[in-house]
Amino acid sequence: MNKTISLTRYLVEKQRVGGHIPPELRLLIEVVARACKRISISINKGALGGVLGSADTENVQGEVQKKLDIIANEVLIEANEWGGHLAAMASEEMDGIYAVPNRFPQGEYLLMFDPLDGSSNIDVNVSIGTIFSVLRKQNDDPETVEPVCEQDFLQPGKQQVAAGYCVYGPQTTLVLTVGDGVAMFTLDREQGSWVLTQDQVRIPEDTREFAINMSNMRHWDAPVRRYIDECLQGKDGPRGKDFNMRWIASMVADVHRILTRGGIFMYPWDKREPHKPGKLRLMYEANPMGWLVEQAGGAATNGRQRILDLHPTQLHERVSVILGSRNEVERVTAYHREAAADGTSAA
Ligand code: P6P
Repeated sequence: MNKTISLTRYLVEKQRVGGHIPPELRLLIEVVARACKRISISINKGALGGVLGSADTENVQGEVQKKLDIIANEVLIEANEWGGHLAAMASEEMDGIYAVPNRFPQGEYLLMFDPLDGSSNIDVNVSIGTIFSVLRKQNDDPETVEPVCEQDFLQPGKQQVAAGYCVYGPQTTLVLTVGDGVAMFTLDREQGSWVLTQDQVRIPEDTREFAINMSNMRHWDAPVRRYIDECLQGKDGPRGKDFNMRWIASMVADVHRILTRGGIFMYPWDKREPHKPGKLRLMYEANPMGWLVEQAGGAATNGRQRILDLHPTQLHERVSVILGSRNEVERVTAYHREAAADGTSAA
């Protein structure tokens, strides 16, 4: 019988060997994983479950919410609020933070999530995902009984204690880091359990594959144009090799491909809404994905700085994202710095 390692065993060993995670954090991750299992069941029903289509409401981002956005958000709230490991939660789908109700014990952790990222793909049966990030409440001084507030969440991504995503695709796969590498767990639907299928994931430092929404090309800043133009020139151009392009319009699916075979993902600042630093959200998209990518040997910047070093000022703030194979991310970041130095950057 082949030895399979469950998520529970993986987490117990991370707790026992090297003390990477305390028991409460192990519990929190297992609860999130169980919630993702429930979300996958709703998604897999599709039209049969009456869960497709719009909910005819808007989220804090002003985006139309899909029924499954709301279902996934509710599943995560209900699964996590009573366990005693959390002080509060924050979600792309909620304006403010969700403090754990007083009827439940309060914990020291803060959980942030995009409950269903890529939801424009729901109705066309393309992979989507749940992204989550865990921070520790900083001023956890038992003497101060300050109620948890949004300010507690505003920590740089390098403070994360756990991060991951669940991609709902041909397989349902949970990808996780607690700061000791990246592991992938595939859902065994017959057993209802998460089984370790890849550990110590490594992203190749070089790639021939870029992911960006090319329809925005005319709006890009100079360094992004320069990088993509060079890729498009192929083996006769300055890069000396041909490139391929992928854009699934589901960050979880694009990042999963990059963790699996390398690549560079870019959602940069552009001239369409120059006052916004980018489209993607720092706290529950760029930070968790950035940590996963770094833990797998890749890099993640906003074009100028390491994403995990950025100090957030708002819960839902956006950021320019360039992540993936280290040598490519470093090249694009160098182009941004050169453009800033020679005045050709419009950002
Ligand atoms: P566009 C999904 O809405 C999302 O937030 C990411 O998952 C994805 O990478 C991006 O937006 C797609 O944006 O402008 O190409 O539709």
